[in-house]
Amino acid sequence: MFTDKESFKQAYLMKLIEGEGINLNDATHWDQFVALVILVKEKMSYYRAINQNSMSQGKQVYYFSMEFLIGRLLLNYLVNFKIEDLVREGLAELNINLDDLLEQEADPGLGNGGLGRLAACFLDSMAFLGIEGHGNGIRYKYGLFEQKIVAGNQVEVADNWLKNGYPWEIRKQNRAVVVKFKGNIRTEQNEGRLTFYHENYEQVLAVPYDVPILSYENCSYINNLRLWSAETTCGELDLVCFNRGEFNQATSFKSEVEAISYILYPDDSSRAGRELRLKQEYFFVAAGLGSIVRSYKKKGINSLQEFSRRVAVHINDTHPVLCIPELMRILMDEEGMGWDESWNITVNTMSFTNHTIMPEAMEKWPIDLFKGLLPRIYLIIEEIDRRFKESLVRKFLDNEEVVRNTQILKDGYVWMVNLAIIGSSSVNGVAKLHTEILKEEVFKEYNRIFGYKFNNKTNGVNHRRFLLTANPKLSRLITDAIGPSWKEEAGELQKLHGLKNDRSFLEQLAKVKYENKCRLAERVKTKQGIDLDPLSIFDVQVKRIHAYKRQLLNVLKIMHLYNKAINDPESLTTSHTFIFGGKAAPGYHYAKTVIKLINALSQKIEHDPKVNQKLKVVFLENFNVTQGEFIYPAADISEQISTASKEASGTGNMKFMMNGALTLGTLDGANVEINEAVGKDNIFIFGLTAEQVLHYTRYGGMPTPTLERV
Ligand code: 26V
Repeated sequence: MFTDKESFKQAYLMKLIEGEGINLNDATHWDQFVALVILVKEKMSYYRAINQNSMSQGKQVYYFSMEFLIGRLLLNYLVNFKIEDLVREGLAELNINLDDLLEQEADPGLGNGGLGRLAACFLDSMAFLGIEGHGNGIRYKYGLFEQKIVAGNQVEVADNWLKNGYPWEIRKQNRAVVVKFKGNIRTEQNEGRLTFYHENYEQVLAVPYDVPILSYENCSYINNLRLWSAETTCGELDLVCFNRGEFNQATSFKSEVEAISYILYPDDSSRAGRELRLKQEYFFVAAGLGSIVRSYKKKGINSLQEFSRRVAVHINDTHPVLCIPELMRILMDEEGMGWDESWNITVNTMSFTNHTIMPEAMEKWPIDLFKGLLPRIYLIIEEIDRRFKESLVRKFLDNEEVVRNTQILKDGYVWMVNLAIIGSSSVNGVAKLHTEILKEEVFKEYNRIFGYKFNNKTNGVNHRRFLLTANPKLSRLITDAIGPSWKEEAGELQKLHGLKNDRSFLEQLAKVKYENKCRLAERVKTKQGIDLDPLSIFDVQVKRIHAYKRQLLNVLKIMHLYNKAINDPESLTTSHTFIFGGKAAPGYHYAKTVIKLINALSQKIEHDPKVNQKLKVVFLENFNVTQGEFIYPAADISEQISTASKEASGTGNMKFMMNGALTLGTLDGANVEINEAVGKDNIFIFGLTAEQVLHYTRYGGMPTPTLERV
């Protein structure tokens, strides 16, 4: 394994020649990128091999999530291995610019926004902390659409991120799992016990692709992100069907099966109960749990009685909530355990995070659709619901309102969040304020029944990605000032307080910000041909476009500034660039109109010589993790202006703050806690409190003066 620049160069050239049969002169940037990835992967395998014996046999944690936004990996892994400089210099001596190779990497868009990025940050954290924590999700052939702006409008382009292959993944054909859909359930009494047989089902082969997760410093823990792809159980050509002359049937079934992992739903704006979505949910749950149980048994522990002591499964939003009835099915139907024992194990294994209080976002499935697709799972849910209602009677809590608000099956639907709360041992919100609203409003009945389950876990972000790696200049400045320990322990950044009046430090800080603004300006010029003035204030709002996030409020503010400046150009004292970025769900008309409006305003101002020296509006195309890494370090002002109570937490707010932007925000989500931490010189709060907004929604009109709860 290479240890210095010379041995790296040797190994790299060998990789190109031996691994890919290409010599340096013929290699494209893509070839050069792939060779480097393979070399880094080998370094990981080496670490994994030498540390195998020291791997603990401790609890295995599985983070089930329909979305993972892992971002590009190469630069992060070079930083984590502390070999970026060595590799950069080594490549330079071979006339290769590392930055060109980094640009080759796809940014897998396997998520919609904050929820998927949070999942990726947790994977990094678990690896760093030495927790054996693995991700379980779907390998969508097409990720979230790529956004182009054409004549001011959003146009969606398919995200074919796998077109050249994805060199980080490893297909594990021998770990494939069969998942069963549809069919019917036959019951039989066997030795006094009711036994369930699933018959006439359709089977789908779930094939895992593993992506290694490596964190900083702690390179002995290389965890795994397992992404499942749907395939038919028969080979490329089903000979039996083919011979019977049913070729069309065979191919149409193939495309029906492959549709399951074909595309990510860009559904930030509606949760229409589509059958394909439910199929996706059960598909990755059944495949994931099947493979967990298999590897658990491989360790030689035959009984599953110990399961919840050795395995934890986390349910990220309600999308993977079928983990609960699926584990019940495995324990009862496959392992022959009774209901009570299976239920104990299941509840103790599962924990659940809620990420929104928006009622439209709560998942529910029409019972008829559900029953047809997952007949055995439905029966189990029916029984969970029946027993839960029975327990309410025992607790004298069976009044109409409590029963109505806590039932899993009602009004012809399966309510997924109710299943999640009843079947998990822990239920958390994602910021103090959000958790408080869950306990006092949205799930108040459950809080009376299961008060002990509710807890808060305020979101966090990976400072090694969004500060150390994304902002190398600031990182160097910080390290020079307080030493390197902040890279492992973010709390060490508090030491910077000591420098708050240090003139030379502050001057260098301003210089770093300016250089980061130049870096962003250069990128925007290359990608979109737009000029940004790095001497102007960069006032940034990047996030999904949504009514509650209030990009429109920001637009109205800019219009106000513009109108004032038309009559009085001196009213603009400093030069200001308003930067927007974010995707609108394709079917969300309002959000798409906001994008159009931003671009129209941008044009209007650009063509008005009275103001265009002082005011500028730009919409950055295709906001994603990679773009964020250039934007956060370059921002002067971070816009976090959602209607209070609606943004469960936010995580962009944290990324901007750690890169030294001032926040303009409302008392919503984690802004409340950021406000407490950074003080009024760094965050500027306006607007109603969450309590006032909730009062307004419920009763109309303005509330009487209120106490701030959080
Ligand atoms: C979905 C929908 C669909 C229907 C219309 C309204 C609506 C609003 C929000 C959502 C997203 C649901 C789940 C989600 O992504 N939540 C986000 O999770 C982040 C990580 O915890 C958190 O930082 C964001 O505040 C939260 O919106």
